[in-house]
Amino acid sequence: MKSRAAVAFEAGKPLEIVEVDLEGPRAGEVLVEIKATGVCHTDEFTRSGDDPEGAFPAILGHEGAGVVMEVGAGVSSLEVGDHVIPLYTAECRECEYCLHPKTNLCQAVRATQGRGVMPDGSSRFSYQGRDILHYMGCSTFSNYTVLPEVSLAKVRKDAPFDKICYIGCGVTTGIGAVMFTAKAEPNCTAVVFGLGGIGLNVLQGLKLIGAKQIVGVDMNNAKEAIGRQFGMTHFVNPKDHEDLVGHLVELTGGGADYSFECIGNVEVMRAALECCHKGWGESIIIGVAGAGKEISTRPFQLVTGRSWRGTAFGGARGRTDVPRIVDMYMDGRIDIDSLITHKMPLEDINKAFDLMHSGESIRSVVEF
Ligand code: NAD
Ligand code: AHE
Ligand code: ZN
Repeated sequence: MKSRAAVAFEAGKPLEIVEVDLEGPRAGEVLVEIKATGVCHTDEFTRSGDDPEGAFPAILGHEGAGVVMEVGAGVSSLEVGDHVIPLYTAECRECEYCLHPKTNLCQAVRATQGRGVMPDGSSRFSYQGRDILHYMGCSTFSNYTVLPEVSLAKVRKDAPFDKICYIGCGVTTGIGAVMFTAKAEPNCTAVVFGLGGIGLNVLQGLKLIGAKQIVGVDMNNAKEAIGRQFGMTHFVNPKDHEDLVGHLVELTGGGADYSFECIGNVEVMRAALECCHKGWGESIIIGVAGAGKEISTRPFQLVTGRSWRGTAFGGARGRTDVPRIVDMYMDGRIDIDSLITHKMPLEDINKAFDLMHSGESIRSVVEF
């Protein structure tokens, strides 16, 4: 079949809207019509050429929602007409990782996913006879896409696609980092670095669990108002403080119980660790940094009880947790609508990257 898609033919170039060829689902696979997709900073990270795993030509996009159109042989958990959210972190419920209580990093399809192909080693997409790679196992910048059954969360049918697509990455990553990775307690103190599409969801996760102090740090003063709307109690612009870490330690009364880096800047990651409380403070790295970037600190920071952790997809087990987060949205417990600042048709998808760079958007959503 044919599908309209935004293709990244080369790193650093705008996406091109073309009609690609898409093969139907093979055994264990599912064909999905994507109704809406968010544009995440990670799509830009890969498009720009910074991603060491990036391979081209590819169809990017990993924050979608849609409807099952066809199922391959052996698919038992989904049927035609089901509403689904694609998962870049699969949940097979069988691998060593899924069976381990401390991780959500299912490895069932991770190796082939990282090479841009389906689990049998081939791509379902092509253009003018040449293979086009999948991306993060999702490729939601295509109107139709094929995914492994284990990479799809089935969700309720009354939830709007143009909002719940954001649960496919940003919402779950932010809220999950608080609830599943940090397991932050009520009355804790926290510092959130970067108040973009991820950081604002960390704020609302902290508010949800009852944090007593939520400090937001961003270089853009325009983020203060939306930060406060999402639960931030104090705003800090790093440009106003020569000793940012010292200021944050003082503001939090000795250091934060938790900090979250939601930018992808290795210098900020160091500050995020060092503003944590001696003895118990935990810093969670969410941002992804480009090839060649490394984090550093004095070992003393860790020896004296601070710890550094990372999170992918907020530690969520997608098939289990994503339908619950959709329920939280439908019950009015989390706000997604205020974060979707721009909507556009697929033809205008490159504008979403411009809006991200200018700092004008929180989330842009493409509707098919
Ligand atoms: P974004 O561009 O929407 O937000 C980044 C924010 O950081 C902006 O508000 C910007 O003003 C601010 N900022 C930039 N440099 C700063 C600095 N030095 N000090 C303070 N503030 C600064 O990005 P996003 O969509 O929220 O994504 C954030 C990061 O999280 C990216 O690296 C993205 O790739 C990553 N990410 C990771 C996961 C995961 O599973 N670990 C999931 C989604 C996104
Ligand atoms: N390909 C990059 C790694 C990028 C990365 O860490 N991705 C996150 C999700 S970001 C979503 O917006 C992730 O899930 N990581 C775990 C994994 O298995 O990739 C690189 O640096 O090579
Ligand atoms: Zn993302």
